[in-house]
Amino acid sequence: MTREEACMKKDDAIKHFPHEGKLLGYDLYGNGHINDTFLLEYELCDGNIKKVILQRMNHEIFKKPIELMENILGVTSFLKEKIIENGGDPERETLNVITSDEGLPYYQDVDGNYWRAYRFIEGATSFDTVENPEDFYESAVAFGHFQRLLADYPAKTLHETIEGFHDTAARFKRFEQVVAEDKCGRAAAVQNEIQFVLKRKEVAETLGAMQRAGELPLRVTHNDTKLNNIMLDDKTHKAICVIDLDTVMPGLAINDFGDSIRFGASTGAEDEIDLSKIECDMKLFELYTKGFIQGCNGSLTQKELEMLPMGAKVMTYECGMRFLTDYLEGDVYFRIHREGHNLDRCRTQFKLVADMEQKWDTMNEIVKKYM
Ligand code: ADP
Ligand code: GN1
Ligand code: MG
Repeated sequence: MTREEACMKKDDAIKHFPHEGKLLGYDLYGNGHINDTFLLEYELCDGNIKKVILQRMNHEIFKKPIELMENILGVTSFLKEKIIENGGDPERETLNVITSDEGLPYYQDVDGNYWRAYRFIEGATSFDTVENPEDFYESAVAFGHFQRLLADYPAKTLHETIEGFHDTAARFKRFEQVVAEDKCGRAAAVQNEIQFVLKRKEVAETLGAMQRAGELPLRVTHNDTKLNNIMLDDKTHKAICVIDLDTVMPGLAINDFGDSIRFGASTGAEDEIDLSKIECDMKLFELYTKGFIQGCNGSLTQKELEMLPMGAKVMTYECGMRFLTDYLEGDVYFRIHREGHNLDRCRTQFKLVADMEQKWDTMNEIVKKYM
């Protein structure tokens, strides 16, 4: 379904989530690549405005939205208890699901679309780029802390919302198939990018092998730790809430670290066309390393700490490969806003991987400082 179609369907969905006040308006919201997000604004009788986030879950990607919402309810109610124990504010420090008029955590429309609503987290912002290095540090502490809070979550109760989400080796195999099929006839013009992936097969296989050998533990992780999946308080600039919990599943801690580096430590946007603007900023890498290790508060093993740079490289490589796969398949997964958008995105990721390869010793030295 296109975003335009989602816009047309949302009026029906809105009616199925009970609310106070009068609906003033709605707008598409945020820069996520997957779900269709709307901001709804209601005027209360005292004149105050109450906001709600409405999302159409992308069920082409999240094939079992009901199981997905079970995960989210499980994780958010678990976090809520911990937040209250720690004297925090459960209204702002985790997502709050709004129940539908049928008493469910979602609404399914006649066309089979699944919708959900969250209370809007007031007085906080999610950023698409690091405007202030201190914010990046705060996001690192929060993502590390998030993982530690979930350390004793019953992982077995979590559904796998996307199978093999960070199974980089499986994604590599699929990439080879997509290149061989070349169903849009786009492969010939992007041979450099294809070769970049193929030459690094061992990067795709490293972490899965270590996990199977018991060298890296499976933990409950977020799996999509980009900067715009965290809300920072407008006044204190502390990271108050980790959002976008669709991919919370058993995974590797170093992948959560790595995905944040790939997005936030880059000196340019994920879809920057001028590649001379893209590198992995070692100052930001250091700040994030320091914050993440602090947030994990001693829970990472020696091996995990040693492998943090590899987490950054693998996540960046995997994401570039996913963008390129999608480009070759005709842009069916990530939402695009211009022709060649996924190709532009893949190029920034590969530029970052190449830059990390150059800076490998520095990255390892930085991590050692905080071990
Ligand atoms: P996607 O999976 O498409 O990335 P997200 O769940 O990350 O969707 O939501 C997209 C954006 O909407 C976020 O980056 C954030 O800015 C905003 N957002 C999502 N949930 C909330 C919320 N509860 N309160 C305030 N803003 C939110
Ligand atoms: C997607 O949903 P969003 O925009 O936060 C994607 C991530 C990618 C990211 C790249 C479920 O994240 O895995 O790393 O785009 N999420 C899913 O920007 O595939
Ligand atoms: Mg998001």
